[in-house]
Amino acid sequence: MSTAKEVEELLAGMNISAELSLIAHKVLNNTRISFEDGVYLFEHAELGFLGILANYIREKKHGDLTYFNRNFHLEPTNLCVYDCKFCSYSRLIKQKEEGWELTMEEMLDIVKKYDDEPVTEVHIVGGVLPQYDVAFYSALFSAIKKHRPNLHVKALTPVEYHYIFKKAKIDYATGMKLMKEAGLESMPGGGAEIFHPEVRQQIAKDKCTGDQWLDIHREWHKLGMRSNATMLYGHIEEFWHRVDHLEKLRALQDETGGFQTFIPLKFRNQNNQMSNVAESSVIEDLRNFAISRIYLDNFDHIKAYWAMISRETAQLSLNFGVDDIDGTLDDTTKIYSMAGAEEQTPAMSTQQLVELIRNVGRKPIERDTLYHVVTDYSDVVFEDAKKQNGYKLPVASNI
Ligand code: V47
Ligand code: SF4
Repeated sequence: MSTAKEVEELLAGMNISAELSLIAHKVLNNTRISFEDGVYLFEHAELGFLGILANYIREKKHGDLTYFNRNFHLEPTNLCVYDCKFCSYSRLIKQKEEGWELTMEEMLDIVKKYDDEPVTEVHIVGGVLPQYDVAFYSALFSAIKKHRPNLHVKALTPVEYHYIFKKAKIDYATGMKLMKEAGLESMPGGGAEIFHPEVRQQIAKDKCTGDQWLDIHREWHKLGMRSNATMLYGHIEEFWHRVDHLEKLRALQDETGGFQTFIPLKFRNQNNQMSNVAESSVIEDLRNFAISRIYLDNFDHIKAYWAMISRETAQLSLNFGVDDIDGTLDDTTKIYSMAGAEEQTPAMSTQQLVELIRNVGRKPIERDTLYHVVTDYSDVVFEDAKKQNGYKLPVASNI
């Protein structure tokens, strides 16, 4: 790991502008960068420069440790009362024949399918429908916890919560308390998209606003609970909209400290109403990871969602600020394959995830949802991997 002085010297030899030097100086001296600095980075900084700074922060916080977890997705429905323009997943209620709608029993059957699997988390995410209300989700969370008490329930987003609490005529604080009592343990980061109304109105009108998304996370954090945050980037937004989004997350994190991880989500353009919008390049994806790492100085983790960006980009991202690559999810998740992600049936075994991380010189750590270490795979050698195609699995000590 390089020291701040070594990084400063390295940058000094790179012929960078006075503005970038100043930003680098701030980062290396633990001074927060401003909104204007964030916009400047997006507009002017090259990938090499950003990688050096983001990797410095990443290694200062985590060294080579790279986290993943063992989870599965439960997607109650792909029907939705909303009509987000980027969404390849939802089918409006009028296209019902293309959709699925699981009953409580069917959902519990999916949970039971994993009874003998060493998963630690169920991630529940899907569309919004009137019958999935406060009573339904309370009963679902309670039933899952009753069936498997140590399975962590990470479920729904402010999009669903805003909708069901409004329908039940209860405020956010009361609603989140009810969800906690029912068994909800953390909230995933979805539904954030781009907070600024100028963009949100065009891509996700009608669902909860950016401020409402933030208010629901605030109430959840006030209960002492944790959540994640995302940003859907690389479509019609401008760079300053991304910085505005990061700024709002950073401010709420200062207030509550309840966020664990930030997950930038690359817009994919297949099978949705924004197919005419080009996707961002891999270089832009890596720049976005790096600037997120630099800007969100009060977030512990930056996650790359491998199912969405390909395994190779996930590996690269580990040098651009990312320290987490999500989980060993299986093909129960359809959100991304439907949007054009490379992974049509996203599944990776623990061994494959461990190798993916180790092959780029990092240390794989299986975590639970709250980042407690489950297994340190740094020095674990999978015997059968040695035999496969003459491939010799590197062990941490000889990378
Ligand atoms: O909010 C929908 C996004 C999100 C597209 O917290 C799309 O650990 C790209 O939030 N292109 C839901 N993105 C998924 C999510 C998530 C995923 C993994 C881990 C965690 C976590 C959270 O998916 C939605 C939306 O922003 N999305 N359509 C699309 N075409
Ligand atoms: Fe519904 Fe979520 Fe898709 Fe929007 S992104 S249409 S809220 S499923």
